[in-house]
Amino acid sequence: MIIEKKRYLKVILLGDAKVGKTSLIKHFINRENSDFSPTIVPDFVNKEVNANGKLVNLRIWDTSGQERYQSLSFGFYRNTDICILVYDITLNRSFENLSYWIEDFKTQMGISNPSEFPFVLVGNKGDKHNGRTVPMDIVKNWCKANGNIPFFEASIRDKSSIDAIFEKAAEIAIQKIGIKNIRHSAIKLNKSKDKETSFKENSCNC
Ligand SMILES: Nc1nc2c(ncn2[C@@H]2O[C@H](COP(=O)(O)OP(=O)(O)O)[C@@H](O)[C@H]2O)c(=O)[nH]1
Ligand SMILES: [Mg+2]
Repeated sequence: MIIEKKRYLKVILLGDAKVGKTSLIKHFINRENSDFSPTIVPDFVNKEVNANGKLVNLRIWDTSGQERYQSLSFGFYRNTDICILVYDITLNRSFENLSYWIEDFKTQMGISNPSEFPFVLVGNKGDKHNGRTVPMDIVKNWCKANGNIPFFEASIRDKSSIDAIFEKAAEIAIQKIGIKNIRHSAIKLNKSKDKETSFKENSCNC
């Protein structure tokens, strides 16, 4: 069987509504003032990141708000290479619901061994740490129990950790997918600064 090499790594952000998924994407691509608003069809944006000296093409999908109904389509999940799980550090429920999101993802993707899959966990709204309700030791144990998932506390207010999240995600994806399965054009030695490659508003058949 010939396996087509990847032209980019598909990234999705999963988690409850209002935890800040869209905001994180907007800030990552520096388009916080753009018209990146929810539509019927999930949108994606492309951006290159620098992961360990290599430029990696990421294609980042936003949910368009369907997560409110806990009903993300198979098309949204299909062929995902990296899953970024997001909760709000001030909302226990959004942390507890990660079990739902990770299960749904595993089921839809048919993943039997999740520790082999590139997940990253993000505790968002870190600027509101005075209102933190999810204790860090619980988060650390959760990451350990789910296959040592890397964790970042992030905030769009002070812009902390946002690039690091996507860089780390690309780094672990390269390790887990194997560089030989990714096209040369999707991953190359970094000779220039990270740059955004394109911005599309329609869904695709990936
Ligand atoms: N204080 C604070 N608010 C945030 C942060 N990230 C997102 N928000 C706010 O949380 C709300 C929901 O954000 P949104 O990106 O739409 O969440 P989504 O439903 O997960 O996509 C918006 O009012 C954002 O401005 C953050 O890091 N800190
Ligand atoms: Mg959103």
